[in-house]
Amino acid sequence: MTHSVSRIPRRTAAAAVLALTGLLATAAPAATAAPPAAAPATARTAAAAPDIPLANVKAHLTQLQSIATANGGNRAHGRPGYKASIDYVKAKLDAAGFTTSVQQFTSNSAVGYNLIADWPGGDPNQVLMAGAHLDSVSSGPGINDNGSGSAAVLESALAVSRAGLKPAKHLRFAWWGAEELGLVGSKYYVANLPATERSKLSGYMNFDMIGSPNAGYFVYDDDPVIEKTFKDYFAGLGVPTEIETEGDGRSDHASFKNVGVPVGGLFTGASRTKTSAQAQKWGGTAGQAFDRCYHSSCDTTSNINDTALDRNSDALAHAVWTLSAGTTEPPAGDTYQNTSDVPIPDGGAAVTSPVTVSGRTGNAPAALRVGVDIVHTWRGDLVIDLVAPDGTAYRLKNSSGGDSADNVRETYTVDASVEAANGTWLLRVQDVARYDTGYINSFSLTF
Ligand code: DTR
Ligand code: CA
Ligand code: ZN
Ligand code: ZN
Repeated sequence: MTHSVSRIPRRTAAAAVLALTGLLATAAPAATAAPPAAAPATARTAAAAPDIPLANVKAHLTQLQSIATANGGNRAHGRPGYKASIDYVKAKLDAAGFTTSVQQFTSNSAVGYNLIADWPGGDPNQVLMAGAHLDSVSSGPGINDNGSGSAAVLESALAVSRAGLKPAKHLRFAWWGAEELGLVGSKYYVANLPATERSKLSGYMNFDMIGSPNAGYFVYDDDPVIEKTFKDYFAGLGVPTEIETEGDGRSDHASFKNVGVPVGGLFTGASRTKTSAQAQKWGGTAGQAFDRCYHSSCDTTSNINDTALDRNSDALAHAVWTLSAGTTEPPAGDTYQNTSDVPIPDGGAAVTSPVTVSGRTGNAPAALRVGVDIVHTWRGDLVIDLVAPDGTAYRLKNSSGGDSADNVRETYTVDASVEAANGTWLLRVQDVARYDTGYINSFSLTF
């Protein structure tokens, strides 16, 4: 997530620095600047992904709704509606030239099914996967949970076929059974994948609930390259994202993460309540669950936010195109970092983490990237500034009492073009409210 940052006028900054000088607890010794990263090899650029037509995704949801309606109102593991869902998705993929296979397993004395679809071609030693669980709970048709993810993965796979994509990496798509029983299908798949095959997986992207009516835009904070791919995509739309903090273990990506496969994904929220701060940035209704029909009979085709489903479907395709194009380089630029932990006094004085930059010429860039990693409960307590070597402060984050989420792991973009690059830059953090604590985990500048 990148933020444009307002510069605090110098006089205010000077006053602020004077006011805080007595309070500033300088932290650990300034980190020695990391040697400028080697100029990255030219990354293979990806062709732009096509737009994923929302109408096509919704047509799949209509089919899944019809399947549920014709089979007792659900598409749950062990029920006829689930196998009918598998048959629907498989038929689409077979017709589009995918190599499909159905993997059977048993859970709770009922037969379950995973559907795996390989797109012919690409490096068999670098396999990029995208997946979604196809089963619903027994109490409803499961159109948002998880017809939304299943339909978006299906339509992105069909877009690969329509484009005749020839990616560097091999593409594999998957629809899991019995996720609602405890990630049973994806666990079975991973457990039965030979270690030699597992080692070829370059990444697994998970899409579980991506059309919630009162949508939030959450990105899994697991593999940084996958995370950045999604965050940059949404930043390009001007849509702010948040880190999905409760996702660990909550969906099928956990099955892959548990065996060391890089994972990522998108999520629009379930039964948790949208805060007022989130409603301000995303719209929707504060104080209401992201999906009021989570695991309920009302999780039907009317339980979908079209804008969220469209954006997430397009983000999915973007990630498939981008991450299958070949090696993905870390962000270009010279990075200077301080990884010393700096405790933040609860409701107390501001503290700083310094980074000393040297050997550069001229001023800092207009898009200076400020990497912030703060471990802290109730991050709304925190005020965060970047302080330039001359004392000028740039506000990165204001306190916001309602933001009860934990941790600040963000990349801010600061127009520091009036600042000399060389010198000691400070990340200044103050906890302005009582009863939550934490520490600066790391601070970095990328020029
Ligand atoms: N457990 C998922 C829904 C869910 C809840 N939190 C997250 C976080 C990330 C992905 C999914 C979820 C289910 O009911 O299918
Ligand atoms: Ca679209
Ligand atoms: Zn569910
Ligand atoms: Zn789900």
